[in-house]
Amino acid sequence: MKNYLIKYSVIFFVFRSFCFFAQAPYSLNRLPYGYKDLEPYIDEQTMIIHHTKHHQGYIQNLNKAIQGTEAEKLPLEEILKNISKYPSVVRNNAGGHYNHDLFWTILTPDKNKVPSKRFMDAVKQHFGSIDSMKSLMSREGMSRFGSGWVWLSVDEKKKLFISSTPNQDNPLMDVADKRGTPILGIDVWEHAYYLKYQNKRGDYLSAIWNVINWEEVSRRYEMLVPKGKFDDWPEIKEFHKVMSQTFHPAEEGNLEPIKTRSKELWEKAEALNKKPIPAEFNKKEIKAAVKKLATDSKKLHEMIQKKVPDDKIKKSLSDLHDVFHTIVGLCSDNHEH
Ligand code: MN3
Repeated sequence: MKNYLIKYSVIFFVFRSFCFFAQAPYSLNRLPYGYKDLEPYIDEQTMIIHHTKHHQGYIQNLNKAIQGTEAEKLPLEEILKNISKYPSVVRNNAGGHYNHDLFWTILTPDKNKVPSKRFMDAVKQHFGSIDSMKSLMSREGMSRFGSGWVWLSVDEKKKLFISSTPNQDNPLMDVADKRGTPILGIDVWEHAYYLKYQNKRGDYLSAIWNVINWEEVSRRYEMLVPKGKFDDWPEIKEFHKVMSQTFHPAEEGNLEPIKTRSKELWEKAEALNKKPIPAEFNKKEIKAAVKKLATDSKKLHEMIQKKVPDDKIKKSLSDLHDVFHTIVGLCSDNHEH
């Protein structure tokens, strides 16, 4: 009889513990690669301790801190967005969990995880090149005093920016100097590099670029920044830039921009005409309108060379603008199918 009692209380206890763990909102995910796989850039022992001790610790403390509170039912991002309303134990551990979850996914031993074209275009537009982006991030990481993170994020205007935060803060938090959604985060706490690099944070920051999962960073970027209609057709964006910088002043009576840039406008139209039209827009009417844009731009340039009266230039530019908008309209029709 006594034996049974012991047996049942053990079963009950195991069951209860299981329920407790099942209820805890956060748990440690497995890494998508082995602890050894990031060597020689990040060593196995650092990875084991970092994942199973540090990250696990943030999770346990977070679960404990929010147990029985409203926060238990909220998504982690919601907690972070209003972090100033929480005690610092939540700030440190909610940040610690979110940041490390992101960190593990943007690392990989796989060299084939390359950036997407759309992400690369954005990097070039914001930082000039991927190398200058990396050195800006490394510099930001070097100047972070004590423990913290360096981030590449997307702000609410869909622009990329680099920042760093202290401790386990991140750009999602309402306490961050510059707010946005991080797509790449580098842990610059000593626990992330000390065993291999000791005090040489700079060496760790140059080595880590060998194991960045650019495919995942690109995926996160593309999720936040919806594709523009003409992302696959840079020539039309180029033409539009010159067109709007010359047409709008002309409408207000200033013909100087078109007079000085008519050759450039014609060249952009020629480039548009010569490059293949992206498959999604490639239809007869669009092809014909692009061709007309090239011929008419040339005519406009010749008129300006011949110094014809202003009203004729204005009329010709306005017609050209109409042709351009015909193309834009045809591309939109295309999209609806
Ligand atoms: Mn860490």
